[in-house]
Amino acid sequence: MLAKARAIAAVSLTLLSFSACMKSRDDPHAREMAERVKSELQHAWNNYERYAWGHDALKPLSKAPHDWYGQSLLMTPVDALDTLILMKLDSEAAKARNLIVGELSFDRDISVKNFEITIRLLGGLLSGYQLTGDKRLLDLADDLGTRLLPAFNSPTGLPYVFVNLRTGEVRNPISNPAETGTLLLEFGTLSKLTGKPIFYDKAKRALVETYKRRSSIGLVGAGINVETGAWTDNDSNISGGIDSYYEYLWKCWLLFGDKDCLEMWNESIPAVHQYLADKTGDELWYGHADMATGQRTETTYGALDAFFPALLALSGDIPRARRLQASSFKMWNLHGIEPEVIDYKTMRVVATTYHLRPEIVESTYYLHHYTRDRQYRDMGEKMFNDFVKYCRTEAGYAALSDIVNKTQRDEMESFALAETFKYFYLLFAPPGAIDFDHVVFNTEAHPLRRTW
Ligand code: DMJ
Repeated sequence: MLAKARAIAAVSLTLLSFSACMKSRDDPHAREMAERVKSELQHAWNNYERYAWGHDALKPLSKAPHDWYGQSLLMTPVDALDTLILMKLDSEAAKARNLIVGELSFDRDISVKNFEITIRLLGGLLSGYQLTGDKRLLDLADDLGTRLLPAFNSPTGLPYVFVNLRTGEVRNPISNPAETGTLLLEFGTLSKLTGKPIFYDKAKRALVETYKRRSSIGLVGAGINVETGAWTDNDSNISGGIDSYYEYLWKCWLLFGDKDCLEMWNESIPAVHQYLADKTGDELWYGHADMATGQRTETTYGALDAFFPALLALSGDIPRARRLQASSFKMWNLHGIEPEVIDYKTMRVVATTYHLRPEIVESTYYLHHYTRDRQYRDMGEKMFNDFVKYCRTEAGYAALSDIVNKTQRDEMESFALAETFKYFYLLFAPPGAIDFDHVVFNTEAHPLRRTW
């Protein structure tokens, strides 16, 4: 089904690929770039090993460990494992795997964010299992999934934001579509691999319940109460808090061949183009609008929105993907590295941080994959050079608190290793580095494969 779904999307892409003016092939320069990316990932990983081994994350400026919930859930090793494997860093990958199977336990009295734990840990364990065949990783995923299930025990079936891993106690009923709707790839894969339908059913219901509450013009909002099902924030956008809800509508069709997901995607995406897209001159952007009226509320776009060209490309819409990617790259070049949020009407920076985010790189990789247009590798090279120039530190990679004056902050999120380095690497790596047409990346860049 995955191959068939891809084939449908590929029909329109084939013609477009042929028309790309400059084709890139596997070339020596690209190989060199792939090696550079790999060695920079090693720099980040080695410093995690040196200063934060066994903890969730490394604080790259203070060279100290950080744990999200006061005790470690091995966020960085689990998130990084498949990146190490894909880059063929075999001894690092083996060491990470040994740490995970030897030390990771979810029997902990801590309240965790269902969404983050699902996309990073459940996704990482499942892809790690599929890449290594190590059943202990699947057992960990099964245990984690089981402990997360109480999150779905709300009157609507929409998950609470937090769930206690030991007691199952839930809290924080105000959620958003990204958090209620970005669970099915991971829970669904867990179902298929363990033969336990409950995981698929709970996550699918959460996705459907989110979709069912779309407005009469087809948009969703930015805040929802999981107990009443009422919207608490009418702002509609493709940014953080909503973004990956759309991503999973399409990807759950791709991975599971679930026709309900295709239908929900087909019903949803026209409204995104109609009300959120904004054409300014030749440029295409996606802003914010009121979910009930479609009225424009904000002309902001940012690092998180920059995932959308990847999704457009994956779903067959290369022309829009190209145009939006050009806008994202313009945003990157405003100050030589990506701002968190800008106002695209004035090109003023609204939020000055850079969290080492992957989305713009992900989109560059997808566009290069589908078009083989060399401009995307050139774009990626420019971004990688800037990324190294401003974010590399003696002990890893640091986010920026101010992209204008390039002040670093003491943060290296695990997604930098799971996603940012991985997508940079895949952009330059020879075609065999991953079997793109037979995997679906979860929103944390963990490749999931349909084996059922
Ligand atoms: C990641 O955890 C995921 O990509 C998520 O979908 C959005 N935010 C971060 C990266 O920016």
